[in-house]
Amino acid sequence: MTTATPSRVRPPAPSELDPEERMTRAEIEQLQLERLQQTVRHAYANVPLYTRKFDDAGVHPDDIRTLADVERLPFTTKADLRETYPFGMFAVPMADVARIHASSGTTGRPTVVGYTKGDLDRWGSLVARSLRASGIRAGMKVHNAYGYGLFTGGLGAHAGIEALGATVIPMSGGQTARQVQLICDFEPDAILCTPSYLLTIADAMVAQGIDPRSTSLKVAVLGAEPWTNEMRHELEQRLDIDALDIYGLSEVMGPGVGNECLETKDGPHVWEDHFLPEVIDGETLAALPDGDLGELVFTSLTKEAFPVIRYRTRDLTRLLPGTARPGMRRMEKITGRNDDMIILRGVNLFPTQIEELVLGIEQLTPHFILELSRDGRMDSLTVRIERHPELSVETCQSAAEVLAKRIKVHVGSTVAVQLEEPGALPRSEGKYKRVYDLR
Ligand code: DLL
Repeated sequence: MTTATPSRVRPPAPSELDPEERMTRAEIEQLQLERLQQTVRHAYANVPLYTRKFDDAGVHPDDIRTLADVERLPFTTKADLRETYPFGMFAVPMADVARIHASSGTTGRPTVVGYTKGDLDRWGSLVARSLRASGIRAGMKVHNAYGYGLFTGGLGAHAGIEALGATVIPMSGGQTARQVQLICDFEPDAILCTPSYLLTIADAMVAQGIDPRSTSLKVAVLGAEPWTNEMRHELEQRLDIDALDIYGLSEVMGPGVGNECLETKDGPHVWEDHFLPEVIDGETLAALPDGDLGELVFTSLTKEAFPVIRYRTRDLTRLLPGTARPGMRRMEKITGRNDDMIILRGVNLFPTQIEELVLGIEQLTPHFILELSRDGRMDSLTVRIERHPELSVETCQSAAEVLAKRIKVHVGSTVAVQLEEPGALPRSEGKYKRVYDLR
């Protein structure tokens, strides 16, 4: 989708792209097959869990003769990572592991991943490719507000900014007032953070009397949580920037598994020279054709320390043909995760569907949370949304009623919409917690 905001940055010229970004589909697939065969051999030989799972499934690395043969391999899930916690899925000796990251997860043990020096170099160059696709280039200043530490966002983005030859401002998340001050003082060209945190930062600018459209920022590379094209539009208008989508997950690498291209802004291109994506039916586990909506699955093609074979991400999307990079497929902007889906009296609903509708009503603010509760034996959903500080309560109340009606029409659920005072709801400092289950 294109937006009304004229770009303040330019896409890379063909000569600035990596050679792989210019490959044809056939060349990419040939490269993928060679790398898939190597990865499968490496995982089978060095990770006992893969040896056992392949043997149980009656498949051997020599059976992988075409890309379609990937479907013969068993899936890997978060449960496999938990079972082998902390380092059981590392495929190289610990002495060759240069860095460890972990994702906290919502329950139980964290997921631990490792990188060799070579993995870190490839990760840096893929984030650099992602930032370049977003319109960032050497010589620009980049404010990195992804959290540093075990989360892959901060250090992953950091390495990419350096690999691109841009100037990194390693701010990390939180301390919002300070973020605003440093944006004003250091005049970065670009900001990297979650979309919900950029909203928090824009509000903090307004609170300090700064017009968010007046800063030096030209582009934002946003990810780590689902967000809609309506949110893109909101952020682009409020901050006078281009907002691009960066996708990734720790188990597969971290940020930079895919990224949108500035020219098209039509969902992240998957960097298919390093990752083989599939979409499957989450129930039957059958592979789905491109274009069908389902669960995204990845096989890494170049990872040494932590190869993943058919890792089930739980993210829901569809694979589409490449546009700005015709050799690589795109994924549609993620609707949500299997685990975020709310089942309300038999109707499936994603927080992004509500986000889309909220942002379609001008008199509403983008600050809302979803609360699930139980009235007797019935589940109910309340959208708690902050009223617009500059509009009358009556105007906001009627906008809230419009929202309830639109949710009924578009999603099929009856929900309550409750207006809150400006500033009453928690603000994001990273990945935003949108849903509160009080049942
Ligand atoms: O969130 C890696 C990352 C950092 C990506 C910074 C982009 C920017 P995890 O903490 O392991 O890793 O969480 C991965 O976050 O499975 C998705 O559900 C969600 N996610 C990540 N990027 C996007 C995106 C990082 N662009 C999980 N759109 C993934 C929607 C996203 N969801």
